Amino acid sequence: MEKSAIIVKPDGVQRGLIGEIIHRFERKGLKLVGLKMVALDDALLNEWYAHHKDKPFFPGLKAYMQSYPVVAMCWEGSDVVATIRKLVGITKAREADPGTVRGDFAMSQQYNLIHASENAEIAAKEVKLLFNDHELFEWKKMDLDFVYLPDEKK
Ligand code: 3AN
Repeated sequence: MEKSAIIVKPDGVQRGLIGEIIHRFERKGLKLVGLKMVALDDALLNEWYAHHKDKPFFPGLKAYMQSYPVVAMCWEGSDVVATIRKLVGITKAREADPGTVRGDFAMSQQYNLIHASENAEIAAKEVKLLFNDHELFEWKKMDLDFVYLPDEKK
C-alpha cells in the first residue's frame, strides 16, 4: 500500500496536538507504520525544502523547523498521500477548510502544524529521508477488512 511521510512540526508539538493528529488519522482508517521524535538536521531540511531554497522565507522556515524536536510519522493506506492532504488542509491555515487539521487548529502560513507529503513520488523520497528500514513496521492491522473492500486494498 502507498505510504506518506508526516511531520508534526514544532508548533504542533508545542501546542499539544500530536495526539489529536494521530487520533484523526487512526479514526480515518489509516495504518501507522513508523513513529519517532527527531531533531531535523541541515542536510535533511535542505533536501526536504529544496523547492523553497530560493524563497525569502527559507532561512526562517529552516530555523523554525529546527527550533524544537518534531514528530515524524509514516502512514499507510490506499491513496494515502491524497487522503492525508485532504485531512490536513491548505498551506495558509486561516483559509483552510473547517474539519481539516489546519482549518481547525491553525492561523498561520508557517505555523501550520503539520507537513504531509505532496504526491506519491515525493512521499517515497521523504519516507526514506526520515526513516531507516528497521524503523518501518510491516504488521497486520486486523480491522482493515472493515475499512476496505478486498479490491480497494492497494
Ligand atoms: P505544504 O506544507 O502545505 O505542503 P509547502 O510545501 O508550499 O506547503 O510549504 C512548506 C512549508 O513552508 C509550509 N508548511 C510552511 O511552514 C512554509 N511556508 C510555505 N509558504 C510560506 C510563506 N509564504 N511564508 C512562510 N512560510 C511558508
